[in-house]
Amino acid sequence: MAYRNAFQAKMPNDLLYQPSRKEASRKKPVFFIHKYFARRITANFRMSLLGFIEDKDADIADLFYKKSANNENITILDPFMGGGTTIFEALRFGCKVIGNDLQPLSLFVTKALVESVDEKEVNAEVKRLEKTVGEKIRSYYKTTCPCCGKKADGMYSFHVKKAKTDTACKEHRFFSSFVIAYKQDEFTVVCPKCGKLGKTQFENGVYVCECGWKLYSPKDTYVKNGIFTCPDCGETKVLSDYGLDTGYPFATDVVAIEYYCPHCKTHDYKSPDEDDEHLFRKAKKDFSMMEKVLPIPDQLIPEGYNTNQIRNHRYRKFRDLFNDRQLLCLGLLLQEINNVENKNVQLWLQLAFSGMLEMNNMFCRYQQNAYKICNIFFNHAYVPITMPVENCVWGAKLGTGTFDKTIQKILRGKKFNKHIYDLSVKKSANGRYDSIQVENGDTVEAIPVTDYANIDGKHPVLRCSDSRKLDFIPDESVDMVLTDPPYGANVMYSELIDFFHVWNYQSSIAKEIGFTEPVSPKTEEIIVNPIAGKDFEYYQTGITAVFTECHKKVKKDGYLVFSFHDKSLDSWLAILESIYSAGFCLKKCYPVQAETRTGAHTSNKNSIGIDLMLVCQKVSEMSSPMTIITEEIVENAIATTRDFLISTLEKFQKVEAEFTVPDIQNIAIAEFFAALGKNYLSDMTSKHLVLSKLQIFLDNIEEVAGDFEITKKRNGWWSELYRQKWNINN
Ligand SMILES: C[S@+](CC[C@H](N)C(=O)[O-])C[C@H]1O[C@@H](n2cnc3c(N)ncnc32)[C@H](O)[C@@H]1O
Ligand SMILES: [Zn+2]
Ligand SMILES: [Zn+2]
Ligand SMILES: [Zn+2]
Repeated sequence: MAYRNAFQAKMPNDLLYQPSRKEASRKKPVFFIHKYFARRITANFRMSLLGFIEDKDADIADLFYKKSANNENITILDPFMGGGTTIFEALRFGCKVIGNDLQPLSLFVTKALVESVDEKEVNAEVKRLEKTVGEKIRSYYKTTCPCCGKKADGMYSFHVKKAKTDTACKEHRFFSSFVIAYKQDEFTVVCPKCGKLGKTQFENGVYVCECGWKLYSPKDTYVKNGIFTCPDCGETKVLSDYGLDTGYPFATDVVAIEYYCPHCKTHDYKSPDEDDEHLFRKAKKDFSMMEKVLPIPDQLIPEGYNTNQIRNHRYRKFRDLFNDRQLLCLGLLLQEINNVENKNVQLWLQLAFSGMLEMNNMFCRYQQNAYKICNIFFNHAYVPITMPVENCVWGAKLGTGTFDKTIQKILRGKKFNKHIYDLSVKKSANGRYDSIQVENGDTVEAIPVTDYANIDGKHPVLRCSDSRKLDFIPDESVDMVLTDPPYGANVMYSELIDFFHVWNYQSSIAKEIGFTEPVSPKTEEIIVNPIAGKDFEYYQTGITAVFTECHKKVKKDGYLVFSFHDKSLDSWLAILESIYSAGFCLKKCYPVQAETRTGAHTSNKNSIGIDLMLVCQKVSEMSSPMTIITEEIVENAIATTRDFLISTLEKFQKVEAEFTVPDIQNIAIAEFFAALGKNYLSDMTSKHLVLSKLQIFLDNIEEVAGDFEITKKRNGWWSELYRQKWNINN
């Protein structure tokens, strides 16, 4: 057998549990160069690569932190490349790497992840751009400093949506909070009546504005769960019921500005004055005059599972997600980027431009207690909010998410390619784990190619197409497929990606960087999406087709390794069905920390925070004689699972892992089927036998788990802080 040693060594998945958690809460710098949805933890993929490459008596826990050995004789394929984690990790080992994804954005981001950047040239070009367009953009956000009267930078403009109404009020403003910020135990509050900003600690349980308006709690609001209630006229209305004729959802008022004054160094919030309002109107007017010549996307928002949420609020085009001042400034910036002569430099500027979009639109909220802007996709959806915060596009000294800051973030991130580290942890006196960065001398500087003929350890083949057909890869040439498939309806990639895609399509190098169509590919997307008419069967058939194609591309006895978790046994059966009908056999599994907890409430006891790395091996036709599944086989598998579970829980208890009941059930399901191995459900009768036994086992999992402390309730530090701080009046 060609891969006698693969996955025979002991996996340090327990020891890497805490480091992975650290990585989950703060990804490595290079993965910040651009958003991609559901980014993976590198540690799990590095561990899997070591597991595949190393001998059975290798100390993987130790090798994990050592310089990666060169393995150019090994070919790794990721057919769901996504944000490029597998590609990056496999390049550290000098493997021949092949990546493919349906989305051009995936290709764009992954190429940037592994390529090197000429920092000097990029900086020089940014300096030039600052002169040609940066200063102009900045001028649209200048504001008078209330302290010294000189010109300050407006960092963030706080908007509130409004609409006309037939009641005596004539107009309603949809305040979802009156708190602008919460800093050092002090709330900055805006008065909905007179517009004044005030600071308060709610000393006597109430804040009273100069005009007499009273606020009793920082949590008070006019908008709850998408329903607006007016305290004056009593009108109660679902926001999406306001029509375009009332001005909703585009009409807004700026109610506060966060500014930084370079002269007197004041950094604070102010009410907009006449000059600010004038500037905003001027931007609107300038935009209406220049609109035609600026590279602004005009694509309609297609119907979709996520997009219908904003279509219901009458957003029609992607450009509707921005106000006129943003469109003007973004258009001016992109126009200038399009004129950059050095195409290689332009690519990085385009990446920064695309990346900053998520922080420069009318769907960004403000994190009141962290006093910073929050990106549109923090929860993988288009959520219309009534108090969006407008960033200043080019950038000021302070603040995040602007073009200037994004460029710097990319350049900082790319330094990681030359100084790669992995995370280790040390337990500190207070019982918390501190992370330690262990640099190991690895570097990643590759030149992606599209033709397989040119593949080597420095020239990965990266492409963008449907992975059901991988004709560009010779059959039986891949040693291991290492991937992370889409999970049912978890993330609607193409719908969310369109937000970036439509702008990248406006680039003068759109074709070169892969954005050849006005909107992102949807037809071939493997996903569960009722609006797109894709049910679970469609999804499963798609996964099976890709796995089948992988089977063709994998060498004899080669591997398919991927991460998976799901709460329902049915989903597990579906993925197993795909594995087996594609011609693979589940050999092993090992639990690892997932990148986030998922579930209705990510912090509750029913959430899932553990992924299973499933190790499957290619079966040659002859070597799989059908066995009749007997009760004994099933009993044995259950026994193996119980032992595995107990030893896993023991190992993970030592590293203080948080496991919920669904986490443990997930591990049990995976291990059970791995133990069943080639005896996987061959016919309906055995299926019934197997499932009934497994179900009983799962139902009694808490008994098996014994004194392992199952997490009943998780409290993230943030929700904890939120609870403590914000309940001060209750
Ligand atoms: C790496 S991510 C998976 C993340 C995570 N497991 C989840 O969905 O929650 C899945 C990737 O599969 C890609 N994808 C979907 N259908 C595809 C297809 N037919 N061919 C290639 N890639 C596809 C998506 O564009 C996405 O980037
Ligand atoms: Zn000042
Ligand atoms: Zn007032
Ligand atoms: Zn009213």
